[in-house]
Amino acid sequence: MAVPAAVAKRAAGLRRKLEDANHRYYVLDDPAIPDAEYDALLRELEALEAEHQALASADSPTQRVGARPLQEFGEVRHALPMLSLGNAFSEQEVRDFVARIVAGTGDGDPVFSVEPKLDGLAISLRYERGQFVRGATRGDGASGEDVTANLRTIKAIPLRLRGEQLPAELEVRGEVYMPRAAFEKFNARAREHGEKPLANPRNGAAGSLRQLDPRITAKRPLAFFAYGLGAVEGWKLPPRHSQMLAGLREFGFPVAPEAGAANGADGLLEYYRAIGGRRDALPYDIDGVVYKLDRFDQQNAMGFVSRAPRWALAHKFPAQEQSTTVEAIDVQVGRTGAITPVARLAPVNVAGVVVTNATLHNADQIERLDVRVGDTVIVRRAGDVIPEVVRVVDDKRPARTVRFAMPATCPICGSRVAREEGEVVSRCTGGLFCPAQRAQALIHFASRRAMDIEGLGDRIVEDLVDLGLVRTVADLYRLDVADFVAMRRRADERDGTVPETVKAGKVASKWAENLVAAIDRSRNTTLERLLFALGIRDIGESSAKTLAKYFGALDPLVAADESALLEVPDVGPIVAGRIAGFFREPHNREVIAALRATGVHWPEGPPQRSAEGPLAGKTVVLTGALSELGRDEAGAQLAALGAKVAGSVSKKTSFVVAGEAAGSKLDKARQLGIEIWDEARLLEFLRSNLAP
Ligand code: 9MJ
Repeated sequence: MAVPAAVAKRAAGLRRKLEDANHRYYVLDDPAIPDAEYDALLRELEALEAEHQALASADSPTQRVGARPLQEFGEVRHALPMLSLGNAFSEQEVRDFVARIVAGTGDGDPVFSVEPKLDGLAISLRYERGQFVRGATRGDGASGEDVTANLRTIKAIPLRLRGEQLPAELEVRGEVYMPRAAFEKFNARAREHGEKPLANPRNGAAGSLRQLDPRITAKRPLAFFAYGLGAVEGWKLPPRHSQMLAGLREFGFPVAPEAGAANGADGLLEYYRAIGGRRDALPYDIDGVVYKLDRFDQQNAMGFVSRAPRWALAHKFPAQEQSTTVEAIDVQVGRTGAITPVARLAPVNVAGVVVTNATLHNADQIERLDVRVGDTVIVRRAGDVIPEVVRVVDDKRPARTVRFAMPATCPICGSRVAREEGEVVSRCTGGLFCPAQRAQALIHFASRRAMDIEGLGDRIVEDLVDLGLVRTVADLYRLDVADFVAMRRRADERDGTVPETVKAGKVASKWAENLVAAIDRSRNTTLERLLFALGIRDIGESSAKTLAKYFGALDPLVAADESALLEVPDVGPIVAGRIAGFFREPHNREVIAALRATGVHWPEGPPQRSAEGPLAGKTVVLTGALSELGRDEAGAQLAALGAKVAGSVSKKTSFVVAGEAAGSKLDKARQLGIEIWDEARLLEFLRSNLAP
């Protein structure tokens, strides 16, 4: 069936726009259009292609989303074999390499292309008259697996070459890899969903490319860098490797931005050290650098030994994974109460850093890895992430080991450890009572929008907790000037610092007097400030305000059960559970009683349950992403102004706040002719109606 000319033109335009967007994003690192716009263009093209079968084309961006699964991969013979690289681990080996080249070429100071050595999967991409037709893994170098359908899903790989004069035949070699951030994100998600995380980015790349179902590959965040050539027909090669890389970039391939040129063994070693120093900061894993003689005529003069070129060398970094043994498994309590199991290890040097601890993340991960004390494990460190245990070496497990179980009580304060439904993190429920959470809780308590204790900064709070002067927020109100002066002296002793004033024989206490006065002033507060200051999870300023109004006084709130809390505007089941759980905890009740006993007070009044405020009687629906506030906070603030925040749009809706990428609710609001606010208008309204 013929395709109308206008449709064909639109489809071609969409393809060009989408491929341009890919190129800007993956090759030039200069994104041109927002993700939402990209998705909209892609959906439009998909719709056109579905309607007009004749538009189908293997190099359409729609084909990147993944074709049907294969039974098995076909075999591809590489027209030119894919090379392997000789390895060097020492400076001397690099000097010997340069000496061989000087001798072999007669050039006393040959120039090298220097490149990071990506730790991914080597592949070959075949283009015929500019179209991507086949891609294969390296395999044994002579033939590999046909992974064309999977490679099509990688947006960094052009489906069609850019430019006017395209070669009849072009084979490009390079590395498929998984960027580190994408790897971390992928694993965090996998752990959250109780799925198996990837061992490392390299396995992530290799495993993803070996999927028989390209739809799975399409969901993996893979990228590509080009670094070499195979068979070429109809392209006049420039005389140097570095120029060839520039040419590949013009055809639309990403080339590692760290690639450069250097000469002499000292130049190569300088590059090695420079890249090594930046290794942890690079967005991808590398396992070394590669040196390649830049002039092709000199490469030819050097030739090969077996399948490795004598004109190139991989200079490897120390491994990022090492094996060691687990001496103990402890749990750490973070400042927010999160409980993290940690493996204590026999010290092992991993890529230049001695590692003695590695995170086991959470209970699910421990379960999956089944790490036990006495096990030999593989630990990995990469970038600035905390070293982690990747897996257990099963056949090295000693006899009579026991499975690790997460403790039921907090190792620091003895409070119950709880894991909320649908959450992977276990938390200490001790809150203010738990020393691990104390400093954090006190800093929040004293902050400007909470109790507003001027001058009580992080350092002072940490010292107070450290020196055992303060255990709960109520203890703050028992401190006097002498306590602060003593604290300063003990902190100075501990840190080995001697303040001028002490040396001069006098004690400066003005600051302590000011602090005590600020603490005293904060005794006179409001219920909403107090509720916010207590640091109940998910109770921000707006929720605290709503609760204070709704209950009017503290005691009825402390006594409220979940069902009573659910009646409060904008309190859902999760928040209701958190509030009730907080006040059920005896420690928290004790702290509140102690605060009252030390003279902290606030006005109380009758409950105000009928909504009032500028939005009283209005029903508001929030949809799409709100970048400034987030939907929950926006909802709480609207509720504080008297609005009822609803989940779906109906004729009763007063107005809809539509954020980024709003969907069906916005459509419905438009259909019903309901007033629509954007985020800017909402912010303006909140700013002018909420007290600062
Ligand atoms: C990697 N893995 O980054 C080569 N490689 O050249 C670079 N690998 C290579 N070059 C010839 N940058 C064979 C392999």
